[in-house]
Amino acid sequence: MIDFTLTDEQLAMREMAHDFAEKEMRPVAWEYDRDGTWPQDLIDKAWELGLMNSHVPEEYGGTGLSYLDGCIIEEEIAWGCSGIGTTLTCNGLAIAPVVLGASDEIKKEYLGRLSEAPLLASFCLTEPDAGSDVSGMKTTATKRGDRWVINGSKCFITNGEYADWYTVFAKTDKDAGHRGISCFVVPRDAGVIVDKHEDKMGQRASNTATITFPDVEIPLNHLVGEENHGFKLSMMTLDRTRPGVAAMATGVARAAWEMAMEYSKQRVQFGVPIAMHQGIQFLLADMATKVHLSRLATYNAATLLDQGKRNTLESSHAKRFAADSAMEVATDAVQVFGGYGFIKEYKVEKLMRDAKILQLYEGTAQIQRLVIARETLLPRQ
Ligand code: COS
Repeated sequence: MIDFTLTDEQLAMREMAHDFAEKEMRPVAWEYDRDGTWPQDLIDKAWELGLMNSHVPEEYGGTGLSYLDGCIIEEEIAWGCSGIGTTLTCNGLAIAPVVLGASDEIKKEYLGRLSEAPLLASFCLTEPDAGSDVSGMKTTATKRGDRWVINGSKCFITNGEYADWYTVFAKTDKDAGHRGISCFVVPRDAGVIVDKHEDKMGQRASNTATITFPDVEIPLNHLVGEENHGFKLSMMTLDRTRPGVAAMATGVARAAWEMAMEYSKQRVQFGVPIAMHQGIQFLLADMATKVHLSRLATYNAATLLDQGKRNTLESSHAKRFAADSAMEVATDAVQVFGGYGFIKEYKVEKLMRDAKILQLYEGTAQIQRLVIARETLLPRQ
């Protein structure tokens, strides 16, 4: 049986994350979004407070929090600003394959770096011609003497411009489809090139870049897991991180719903606050349900992981429902504001722009449905 009663430690952690979101993130969120400001100040503070790298095990200097703990933090952080939130939480994506498959030596070195200083790591899977279709990637890793040599380009890489190291997926057997992909840890100083900084619609305080690996050489022991087993490692990573995206989506939806509620109590039309009109009440009620169910689906997917169970289906349920709900709730929040919702001064429009990427990154809404269909039509034995 799953019980979502939070422990005293979890309640204290949620309060601390909320406090950070309210006092440190919100005061700068709209300005950083407008200017696309890199939030180094907030990275430093969040790292200091232990709000980053929640899944680095304690033996490698991390906080070793549970997946549920991580989601509790992520909802609050995204409530503050999901752009800055993506910056703060994205180490989780790069860390996961390392925790799952790297040697003790590599874990000590690279997870250790994140524990010792407020550094970032990036997860490099997507390529210009290989987004949803992971096995279509063209980046290669070839063994040359005592080195792996990596060649290729990865796009839409979160924190790419600032990362200290990269988890890179590359073809080690070009003719073997998904069974010819391997995973590597690549330090930035191995010759990585940052090619392109993207100018985005939303989550503008997060960094998104194209990263190129031109004949980048790394030692043989930088292979993560077994050679040609990288595809499964990438899928297992996404099973672990999609609940975090669902938690962020819950935070964005909650922020939009709260803004809409507050405004509906102030704005008077036809002689009464618009919150008194049933048309608005029904919008607010649907928002409340979506926030509530998004959180439950998120907690469920994370708790299964904490119990050591496979959560592929529940992870996709949570990511799909929470991301679609965040987009719907943010759009409806703008609707509650009427014409003012379309004006930047009223701030709610940022949430609508920010929500969109939640339906795209870490697997589109359609990929989540594909996973859900496969897992339910042809359940694994
Ligand atoms: N955990 C462990 N193994 C998994 C797995 C999971 N969650 N999902 C798939 N696998 C395994 C399968 O069992 C299969 O194993 P075998 O080689 O033993 O047969 C193998 O991986 C291939 O699986 P499948 O046939 O389902 O692969 P597809 O090429 O059809 O791809 C999708 C499946 C589309 C679901 C996958 O490519 C995907 O998630 N794409 C989206 C990628 C994404 O999220 N990108 C965002 C980048 S990060 S910002």
